[in-house]
Amino acid sequence: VIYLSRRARTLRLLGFAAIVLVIFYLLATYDKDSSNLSNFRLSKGLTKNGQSSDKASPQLVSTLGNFEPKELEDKDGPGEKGAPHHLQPSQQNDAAQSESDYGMNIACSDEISLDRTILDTRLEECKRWDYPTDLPTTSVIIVFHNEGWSVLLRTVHSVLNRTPKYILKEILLVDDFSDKENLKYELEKYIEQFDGTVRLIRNTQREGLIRTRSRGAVEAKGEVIVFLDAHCEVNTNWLPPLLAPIYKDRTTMTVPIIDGIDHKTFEYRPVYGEDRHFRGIFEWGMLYKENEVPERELRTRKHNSEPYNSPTHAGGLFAIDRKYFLEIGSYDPGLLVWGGENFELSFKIWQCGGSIKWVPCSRVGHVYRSFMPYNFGKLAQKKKGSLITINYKRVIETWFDEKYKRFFYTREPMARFLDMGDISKQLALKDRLGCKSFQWYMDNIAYDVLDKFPELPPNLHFGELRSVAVGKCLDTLGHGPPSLMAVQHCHGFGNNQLIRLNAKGQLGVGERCIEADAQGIKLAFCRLGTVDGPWIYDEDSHTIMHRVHKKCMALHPQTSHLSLMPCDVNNAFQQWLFKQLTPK
Ligand code: UD2
Ligand code: MN
Repeated sequence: VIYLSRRARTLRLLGFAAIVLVIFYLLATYDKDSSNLSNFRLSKGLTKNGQSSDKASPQLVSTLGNFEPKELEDKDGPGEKGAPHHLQPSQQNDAAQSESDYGMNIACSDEISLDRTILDTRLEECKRWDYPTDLPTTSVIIVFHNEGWSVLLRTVHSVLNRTPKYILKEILLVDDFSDKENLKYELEKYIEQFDGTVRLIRNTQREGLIRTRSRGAVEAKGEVIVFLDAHCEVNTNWLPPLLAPIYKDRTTMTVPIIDGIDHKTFEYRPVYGEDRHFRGIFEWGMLYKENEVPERELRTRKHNSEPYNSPTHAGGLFAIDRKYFLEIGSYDPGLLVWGGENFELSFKIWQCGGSIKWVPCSRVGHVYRSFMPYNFGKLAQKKKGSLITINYKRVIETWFDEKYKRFFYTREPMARFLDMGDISKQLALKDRLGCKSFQWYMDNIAYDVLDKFPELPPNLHFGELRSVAVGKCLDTLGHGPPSLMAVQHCHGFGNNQLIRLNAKGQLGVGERCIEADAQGIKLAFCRLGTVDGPWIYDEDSHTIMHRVHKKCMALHPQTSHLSLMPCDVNNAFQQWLFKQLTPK
């Protein structure tokens, strides 16, 4: 037994009290620390890393609000919680028919509630951010051409269900001259139930998605416009995090993280794992790519759920101040139907003083289709491929410096011959806005592009590669890598037969490379970050030798199989001729 004097007992009690106090204090500060996330004080002076982002009209925040839904719905039924929905075997015909009409299984979508629940795919942290309560009013613009009814309307319902009412000015549907009966005749009636919140306007001829979006921007009534494809489902509390950076700086465009919705089962799937962040870049043929966000950018943020800068975006889903979008000329009206507009807008915004941020706390699901179900209409009587390349050419001729234009023409050699129309208005706009060079953009914003897609050495040859023995051409058959190359009748259109040999020995077709292994001559993924290859073309003997294996590309006389064989300069089955192509 330990005897304690009265004094000792008092001391002990005091000690106890002190410990309790310390624990309380720790708990309290811990709590404060976690609510630090509500630190979204947009008042003037809030800066990240000392760089002021208040260049455009700082507004003082009166109040902050969290916007998280009070209770989460818990429903059961087909497709609820974003689960995959499988049709009965007897419905397979309908499924197949709608897959071929729409590029997605509308029969499956039709059985899923327009108000279905989906999984909240955000980082936990996202629930703890506060945003200004006086965010700008917003028009959500959805352009569509012949979309499936239930898919289009689920997009609308998801926005209505998951957006604070007083921020949502309207949902503006812009019909790009659809010819499906229900879209033509039943939509007006359907949207009456929304008392004017959902508005519908229609093009009187097919304009393509790019011009249709620009029209939507002109007609919209909100201060901010948000574009969505017509086959999306917005996730929990998706809008405030997109608006907050714009509220802070009206020259910021924001982009949600795009989750996947399966085109067969409508399963809602998070695109990336929890805490990895990606951003939009491009290769030199202007194919859109995503790259893990470099440390240099991640470091500029305090919390992992904060927005980060991105060189570009996929195109479909983003928010922007409406007047700012119109001030920078919306989209180049010379861009036709589909493609390249994402780059045009991105280069323009960055080079002319704005910024693009991807927002981890805003998630939106998008149905990636199995193929493009629509054609490009009368507007574009050219072939799809070349039309998109024409768009790219307009964009790079407007925004790239000479050096980078060369990379594009090396990767897409036929583009030199294409008629891009008049870009003088675009160049004048660039001048008027006092925009920076592409080199500035590459150095400061898109500094991760050259690591993945280095400077391209010039082509020694490009065109179709014809076998001297059989007069047929090397062809990918449209297969993806890895797959065997083949020979086919020479069609002269390029595409799958457009082969390039660069000064560093790389044989390329589009964004892919030609390599050789024991199975034969193959289409392969090019090694990221490299532009060299093993091939040596001998101008005299017309053989194509593999530098490492010291063997030559050969066609089997009977099977037409392509492989490496011991070189024999007199064998016509090892002789190949490059023939330059001009567009047809
Ligand atoms: C991507 C973008 C898309 C657009 C396109 C390039 C995403 C998720 N999607 O292809 O938004 O930027 O790249 O241009 O980033 N539409 C029309 N008129 C037309 C053709 C399409 O209104 O002539 C509509 C269509 O109904 C859809 C939207 O435009 O709502 C985008 O078309 P998409 O879904 O076929 O494009 P996608 O997702 O393949
Ligand atoms: Mn789409």
